[in-house]
Amino acid sequence: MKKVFYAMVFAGFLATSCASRHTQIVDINNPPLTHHTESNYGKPSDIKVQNGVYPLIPLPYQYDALNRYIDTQTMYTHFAKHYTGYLEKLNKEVAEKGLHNQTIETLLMNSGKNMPSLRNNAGGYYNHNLYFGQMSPTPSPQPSGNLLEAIHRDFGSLSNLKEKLQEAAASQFGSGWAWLIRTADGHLAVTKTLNQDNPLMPEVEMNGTPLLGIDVWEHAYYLRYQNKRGDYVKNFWNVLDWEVVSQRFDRP
Ligand code: MN3
Repeated sequence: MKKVFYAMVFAGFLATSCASRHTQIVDINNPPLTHHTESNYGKPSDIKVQNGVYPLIPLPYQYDALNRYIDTQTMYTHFAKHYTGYLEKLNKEVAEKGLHNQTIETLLMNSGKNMPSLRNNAGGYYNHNLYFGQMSPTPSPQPSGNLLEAIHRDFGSLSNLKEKLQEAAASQFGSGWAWLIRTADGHLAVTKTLNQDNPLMPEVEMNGTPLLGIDVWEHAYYLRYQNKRGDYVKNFWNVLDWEVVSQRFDRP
């Protein structure tokens, strides 16, 4: 929107200065406006990628659906550009290396630090599927069932868990993720990873099955929140669908 504003101010300035010199307003040769306004992003279902081993998982809501907390432009760029970028690079790399028969989870478990590009692209694909899939314009505000019990057992309360996740998100230096995971022994834990690393991968702070992931890359929040990562994370709770997280916990 800032660009539109500046373009309008600039056009207005030119119009005024030209008019004041009694000259005809001619083509002022503005560069074409290549940005999108809120109304012309199209739909997430318009986005297509080249066929490959791993499919594009559709965004389960429109770009503006979470706009109160996560702005439309961020959602568009995040899904249509960042996410599809990881997916296309992943599919290309998997095809080149002949790694056709692995679930994405197995691929992550086999992506050591000695394969940084596979680690980045496979993580970028998996992490964003998890992230987009857990948000909703009509979220369940509370966990339920087994997850709720486990939260009380392992953190005392939901607000303690949220605080732990906020701390992890705030203390992740640079780009990365904050996670709620289920460890191999069935407990809940909070951890964080660098870049597109993921708790299923080797050589991370703590291993486990991801249940909830908070993207703290600047591309996830900077347009609206600038340097205030903490505000983004606090608002993230307003779009997190705890029902999705509760269901993930129940999966084997
Ligand atoms: Mn991201």
